[in-house]
Amino acid sequence: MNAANKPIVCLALRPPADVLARIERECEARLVADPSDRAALLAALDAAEGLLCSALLPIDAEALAAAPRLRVIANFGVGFDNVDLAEATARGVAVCNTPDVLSDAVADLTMALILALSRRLVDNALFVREGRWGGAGPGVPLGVDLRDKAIGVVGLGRIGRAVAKRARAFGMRVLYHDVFRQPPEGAAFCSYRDLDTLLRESDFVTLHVNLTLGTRHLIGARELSLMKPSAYLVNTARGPIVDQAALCDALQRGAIAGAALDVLEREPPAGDDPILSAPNVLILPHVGSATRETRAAMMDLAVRNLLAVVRGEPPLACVNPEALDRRSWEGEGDHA
Ligand code: 8YV
Repeated sequence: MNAANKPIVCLALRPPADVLARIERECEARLVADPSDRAALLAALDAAEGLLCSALLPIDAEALAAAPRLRVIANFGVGFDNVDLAEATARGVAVCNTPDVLSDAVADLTMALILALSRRLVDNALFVREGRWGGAGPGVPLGVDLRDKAIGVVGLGRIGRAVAKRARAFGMRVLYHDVFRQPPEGAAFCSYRDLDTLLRESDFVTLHVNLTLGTRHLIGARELSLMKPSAYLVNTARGPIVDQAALCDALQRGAIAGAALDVLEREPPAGDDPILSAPNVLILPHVGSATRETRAAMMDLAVRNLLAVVRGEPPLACVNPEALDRRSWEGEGDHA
């Protein structure tokens, strides 16, 4: 609390003016101009009860130790691999995210990438830029149909299901792999496969799992070697789910037909990162949720999560609700 008896919140991203005004009605906002400036971030966390930040900003044990009064991390994004969840939970810090509101946008982008790969949009655009014109003439880069092709959805959560529905509408056969073998409600048209079988059978493999210790490098050299030489890999989830060095090698050797990546192991990539010059790869700068409507809905949900916990109310979306319980065990029940 500050002198005006308002809780202090740290804003590690700049909300639009109307949203900032909404926050400032209840809180004193400390804006971190450059969240990659670690010292500035840690200093701003010192008295903060809440933190609003990108789902890509690392909030590790050191950052949590620098924030002794923190009660909520309100991620702007559905991912939460940026936070040391065990440490946050142990400290009674609620980790909140923005599920659902971005599922359609990410699924749309995933289909856009699948279509771009299947119809060779980049090659064809280049063809025109080179002053050529195809028509029925020779040399035009031919694509492949989606109808009757198999799409392997790895992770049939909210986004995976949204992709599956779209793929079905394109006439694709939908296979999936998940920790749950039973397809969730509304996804009975999806057929379960173990991961190796999914990789062997799919014409398009698309990744929609959270990044955890268990999913880091889930797709490595061995998994890529199981894919058909005609198959494509699409990643709109998190870069480290794919062993990028192994992917570069597979692309160089033509072991798979191509890949489309909205996320990389290191973001932004170093200028000399081999993935940038690998053949048959289409790379976007992490724009799965980047539409005006979706980003506005994400901001609204993230701020509602932030303000709820700071007020002592339950947040709308929290990935470690036990952290909220923990605060009440510790005699801070007046917040809950
Ligand atoms: C955002 C994301 O672009 O939701 C996520 O987890 O990765 C994206 O929607 C990212 O959080 C940037 O803030």
